[in-house]
Amino acid sequence: MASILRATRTRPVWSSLARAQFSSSAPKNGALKERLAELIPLELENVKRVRAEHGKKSFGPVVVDQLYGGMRGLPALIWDGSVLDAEEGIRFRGKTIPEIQELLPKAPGGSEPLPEGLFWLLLTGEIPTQEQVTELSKDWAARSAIPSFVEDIIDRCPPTLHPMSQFSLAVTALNHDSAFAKAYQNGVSKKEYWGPTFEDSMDLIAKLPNIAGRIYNNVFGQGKLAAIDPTKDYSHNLSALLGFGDNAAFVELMRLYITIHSDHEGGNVSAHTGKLVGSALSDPFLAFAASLNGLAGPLHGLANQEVLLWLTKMQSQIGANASDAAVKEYVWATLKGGQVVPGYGHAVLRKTDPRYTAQREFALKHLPSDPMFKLVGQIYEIVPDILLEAGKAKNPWPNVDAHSGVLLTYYGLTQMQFYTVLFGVSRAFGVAAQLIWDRALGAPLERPKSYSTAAIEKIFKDKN
Ligand code: CMX
Repeated sequence: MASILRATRTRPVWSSLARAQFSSSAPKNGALKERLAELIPLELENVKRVRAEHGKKSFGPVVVDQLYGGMRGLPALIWDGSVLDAEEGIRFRGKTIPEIQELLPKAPGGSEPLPEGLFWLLLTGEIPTQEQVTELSKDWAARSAIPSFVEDIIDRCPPTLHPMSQFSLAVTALNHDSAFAKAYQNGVSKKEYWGPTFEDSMDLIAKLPNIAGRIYNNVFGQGKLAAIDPTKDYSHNLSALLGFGDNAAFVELMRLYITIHSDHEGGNVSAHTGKLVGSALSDPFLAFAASLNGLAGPLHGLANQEVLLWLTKMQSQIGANASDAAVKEYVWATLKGGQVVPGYGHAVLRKTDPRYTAQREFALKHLPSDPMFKLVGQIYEIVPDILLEAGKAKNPWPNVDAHSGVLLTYYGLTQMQFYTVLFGVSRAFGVAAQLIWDRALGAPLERPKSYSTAAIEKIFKDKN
């Protein structure tokens, strides 16, 4: 271990974990928590070294527009799990979506990555073995039951309450049994925070299929309150609870869906909210419930619902096989009505989202002739030029939400209001991984400084 540290003195922050992946000390079959326990001291040393070398250096100017402009581009957070490049899109621990599709373990007979493997990768930087992933599926199945009072909370929600609100309520209530909250009350040392955070995070991820399935069943009268099958993977169990367990293509879609929706670096609303709330030492259930409330906004995760509503409305107004001219008119009408074109644009990306591309490739393989898929392709040819001509959006290209609803609809999951719940289940993987590392690295309470407009004026008046 010491030799790993010495060898990484001049390497970037992530390199000690990347090297550890290839070191002979890396267990071939160890459980995830044991592996983390080995990696955390290495990364603590690495962070200490980087802070000692660079901690007092300036990281570029902050301009006043960033204070008014939602902090766009402001370097303010550390998260090693995934990094978003404006041109290239997301990389999970340095790996692109096509790379993880190739490298991560698959289910028997499947070709999409298992989200279990992605979680392992996010936490350790290592590609897990098939056995490690199977172990994780079993662990999550064993933790999957939800307390009966949480079932009661879900059952008491009126079906008119949006599924995301129900989801958030149920996740908040899981805090009743938080290992972290209990450990904190018992005076756990700061150095040990990550252990109960890990346990809560594993419980959180494990319990989400039962919560999502129950909400789906209650609100839409569909799905099956089937028991979790400990011999099956996470995505299969989630699909079964939604009533799609026998549909192998849908289960494959869920594996891809959860993997690509899991994480999108640290600054997006859901990831950052989880990190922020977690920084107050709120447990992972409270922190992730806050993430869900952010994800439920139409500019973020709810956009997948909005896309389907928008497409359905378009079809009802201009017909199923509308001409390009009619589609163009509809898009312009959306913009002129002061609305956004859902599924297009991004705060960071400046090219087509590779998560969109991965879903398009799935559609080309599984549903090439679907009329709705064809409409999505037609819109792709039309919307970017219009957004460029309109001249406001910095990124005219589609994001992840432009495609997901069409795939779900094709398989019969037509309840658009439920789509963001599936995004939420997926996002738990990234938020949980981040919370575990934040507690392991002793991330402090977040507290940026806010200014009044009068203060901004005064600062620059005094400088002139
Ligand atoms: N349709 C119409 N106008 C758009 C637009 C779109 N798809 N995308 C951006 N714009 C507008 C913005 O509303 C903004 O207008 P104002 O100056 O009047 O406020 C202007 O273009 C500049 O915005 P931007 O800097 O390009 O984008 P932002 O970083 O402010 O916002 C996002 C990013 C995603 C909120 C925005 O592109 C948008 O509203 N897209 C549609 C909703 C959507 O698909 N959200 C999902 C994103 C992915 C996810 O988180 O799930």
